[in-house]
Amino acid sequence: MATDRFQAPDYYLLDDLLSEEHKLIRNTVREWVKKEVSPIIEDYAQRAAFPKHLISGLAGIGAFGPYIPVEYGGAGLDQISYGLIMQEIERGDSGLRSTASVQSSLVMYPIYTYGSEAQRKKYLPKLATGEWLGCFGLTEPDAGSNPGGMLTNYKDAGDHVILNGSKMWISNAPFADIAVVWAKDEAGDIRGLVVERGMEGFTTPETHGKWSLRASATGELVFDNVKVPKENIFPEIKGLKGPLGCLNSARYGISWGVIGAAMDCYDSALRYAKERKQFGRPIAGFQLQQKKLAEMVTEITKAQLLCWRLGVLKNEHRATPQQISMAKRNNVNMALEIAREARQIHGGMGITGEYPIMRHMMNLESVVTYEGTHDIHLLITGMHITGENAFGG
Ligand code: TGC
Ligand code: FAD
Repeated sequence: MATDRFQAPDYYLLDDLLSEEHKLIRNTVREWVKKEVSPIIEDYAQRAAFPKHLISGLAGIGAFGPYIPVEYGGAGLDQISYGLIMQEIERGDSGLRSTASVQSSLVMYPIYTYGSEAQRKKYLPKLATGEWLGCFGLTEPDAGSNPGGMLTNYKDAGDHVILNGSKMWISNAPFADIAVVWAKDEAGDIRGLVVERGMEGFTTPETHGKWSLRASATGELVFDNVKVPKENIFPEIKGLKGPLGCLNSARYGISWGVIGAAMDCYDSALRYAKERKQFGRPIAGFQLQQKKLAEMVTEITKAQLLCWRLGVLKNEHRATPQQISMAKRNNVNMALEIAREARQIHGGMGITGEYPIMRHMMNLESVVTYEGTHDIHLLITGMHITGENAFGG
């Protein structure tokens, strides 16, 4: 990729709403992405390789558990800081943001929120430094949008349980040291437990052939009579609200993250439109291109405001799952539309790795599906405003 000349749009002077600490954190991550991610990410995505060497750097910028208390190795930051970190990482690449989202919101969050003190002490500090990488196993071959239909289960066997089943589409799985797994107990209740690499009967085959999130490693989790000590089960939490509680946190981070991808596409398209000449003038002078660019910056500004307000509500513990669904759905769709329009502004160059557009666009095709599809989030809003459940079942 050519030199990273990114300049973030801030049309409504939203920096005024951020504290000095927020801006410092945001700028630190922005510089790290420019230095460490932009120069290499296109090559890794083209080769469908996971840039494992960036894990310690991600830990260094505080991307693993930013809002987890310091005593457990986290950075003890607020929710707006978390959002800004996700935004800047996804400006680099959605796959890298996935790695950070999963580690923070889907592995550290449940261990911190649902785990015993011994589980917190054992896992959180190593996850925060990146010494251990985690993954989150909810989705199964026959249970995607409907995770309550999962088949993975365990049976009591004295001081341990015997776990059987499989999970698919699991981010980080091929490299993960531990997996937070959701499975049904003998009473049919969904419970969470930590499965460690090396436990007999536990394997993590990699998923190949993805056109999207190529710089993120995705795989399956296969459990064949795995003996898991009972001390690895989260003591209190029972039911679907356990995993869905983690998704609230991850979906919130994604709402911010995709603004980063959208800003990168807009910034690249704006610069290209000013520099590229056709018919004797910059294409930025044509009304059709201006319409695209003006709509992009308008949509980015609306998404930024939505996230900032959601962050304030989250800091005050007042953000509802339905508000988070609205932001995830709106912002991912916004970013995807901007990536598609930016691709057109770049003409033929837009399909090459010279520019980040096509990579962002393909990545966002996963982001619009994972953590609840575009349709599912609409149905969550629909149910909330009408009181009618349109999910079926
Ligand atoms: P339903 O009957 O509505 O609810 C069951 C229980 O859960 C509670 N609940 C929630 N709790 C916390 N947060 C939420 N967002 C919650 N939504 C529901 C609910 O109150 C109830 O509690 P209780 O005490 O009464 O038992 O459940 P349902 O079976 O009808 O399903 C509802 C539905 C469809 C909205 C939900 O299952 C859903 O969100 N489906 C989408 C699945 C999904 O998002 N999967 C994501 C997998 S992880 C992933 O994609 C990671 S990608 C990571 C990356 O790389 O970044
Ligand atoms: P399905 O649920 O089969 O949906 C197919 C289509 O039907 C969708 O368009 C959906 O909107 C629609 N649909 C489904 N139900 C309804 C309904 N009631 N009404 C109307 N339309 C409906 N999962 C994890 O647990 N951990 C991970 O780390 C993880 N990482 C992922 C990484 C990638 C790259 C991808 C692609 C997925 C990942 N997922 C992960 C899985 C992801 O959460 C699921 O793909 C997602 O929840 C959708 O499930 P599905 O693919 O089975 O689609």
